[in-house]
Amino acid sequence: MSAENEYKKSYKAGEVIIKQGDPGQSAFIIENGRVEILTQNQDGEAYKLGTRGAGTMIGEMALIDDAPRTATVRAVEDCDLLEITKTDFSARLSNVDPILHMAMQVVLTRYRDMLERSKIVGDPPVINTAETLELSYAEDLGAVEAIKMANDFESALGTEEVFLNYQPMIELATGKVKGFEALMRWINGEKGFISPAVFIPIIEDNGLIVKASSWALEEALMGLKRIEDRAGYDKELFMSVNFSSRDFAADGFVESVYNTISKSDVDAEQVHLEITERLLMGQPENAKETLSECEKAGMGISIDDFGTGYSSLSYLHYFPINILKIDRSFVMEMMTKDSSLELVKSMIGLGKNLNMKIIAEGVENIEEAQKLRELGCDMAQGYYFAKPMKEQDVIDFIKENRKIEF
Ligand code: G
Ligand code: G
Ligand code: MN
Repeated sequence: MSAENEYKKSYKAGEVIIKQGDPGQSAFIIENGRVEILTQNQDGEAYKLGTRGAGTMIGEMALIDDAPRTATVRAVEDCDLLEITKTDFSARLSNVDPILHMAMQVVLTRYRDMLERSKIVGDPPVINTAETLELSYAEDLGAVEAIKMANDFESALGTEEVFLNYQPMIELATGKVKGFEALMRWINGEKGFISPAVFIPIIEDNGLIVKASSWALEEALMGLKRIEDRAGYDKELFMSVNFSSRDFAADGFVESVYNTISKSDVDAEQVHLEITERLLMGQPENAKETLSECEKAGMGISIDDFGTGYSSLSYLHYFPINILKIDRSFVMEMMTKDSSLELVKSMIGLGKNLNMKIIAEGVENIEEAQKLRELGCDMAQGYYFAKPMKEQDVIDFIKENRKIEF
């Protein structure tokens, strides 16, 4: 067996992948190749139960219990497998709707029971039901794609394939650049540009996001330092970094953020944590504690996509929040739809009353920019001012645009 990285395992034809009676710690998805499944009954007689090929799963029982392997699996061709460890699976399961969680366990447990019974009754054993279940796995190509993508992302993180772009945020009253949002970009060797809207949910599911966010924070703070140095600023600009619920749930999140800030040459006041309402609703107590510590240290706390979360407004004073980012969908419609304009006005008013700063997202033209300034919105971000840009372009941009007239 050889392992290219954490998930990918290769076996030569003839090698045993899973041995009956051994403890099971992980399941595998067959990416390439074919395996045979062999079992011994209580009298020690061996039967071949069948073979499985690409796109199917083997050893899945290990994901639900600690029972020994019920069969031996051997490669009949050279095989490439993707491993799903019990830890990885539990982490995914803990994020899943509780009813799905329960259904998953019921189905897998009944499947095990059926396998047990068929072994005793049949001679040779009959496991038609089990084969049928395997087929439904084989059809789930989405899951295979997602694991491959997570796998590719893990190899890409730390190489030049994954980098940050920065989008400026402009103070509307003065036209000055005040800070940036760091946005992760992935250009894959084979597939080219992969949108964060595609890969972020996948790495959130399997937990890689924690590593990615921690990389992004460190990189963004070093980036901010270089941008300020080269454009002639001294601890005046902020950097807003996106975090997801998995980051907040991870052990040592606050310590890790502190450490990264203290290693960097930027002040905590220059760092904004950008999170969504959904994150707050999902883990209110944990988030409150985490955010309070970050806020005490001087960081800004920014609510992304504000207005889209369908949550009660009472959370705004429960959590220590300094900034509301009005979602792009409202800004987009505010010049043509009265109700959107009213909503934007209300959000600005609400933010002011609660002593928060307001940033409008997705400002694409001068009319929107002028209107938002007139309404007292503090800052704006959007294609009208600047798209997300590479570090060097950001430096050139702010050198040339000390003040943007509009
Ligand atoms: O840059 P773009 O609009 O394509 O980003 C799409 C989504 O991906 C946005 O909602 C954005 O918040 C999210 N995103 C981009 N970079 C990061 C990141 O570093 N961490 C997290 N958690 N989300 C990000
Ligand atoms: O969800 P979040 O706010 O983090 O998403 C930010 C994303 O919105 C960025 O990835 C960026 O590419 C995109 N974006 C920024 N400004 C504009 C804009 O003016 N118009 C559109 N359509 N998208 C924008
Ligand atoms: Mn954001």
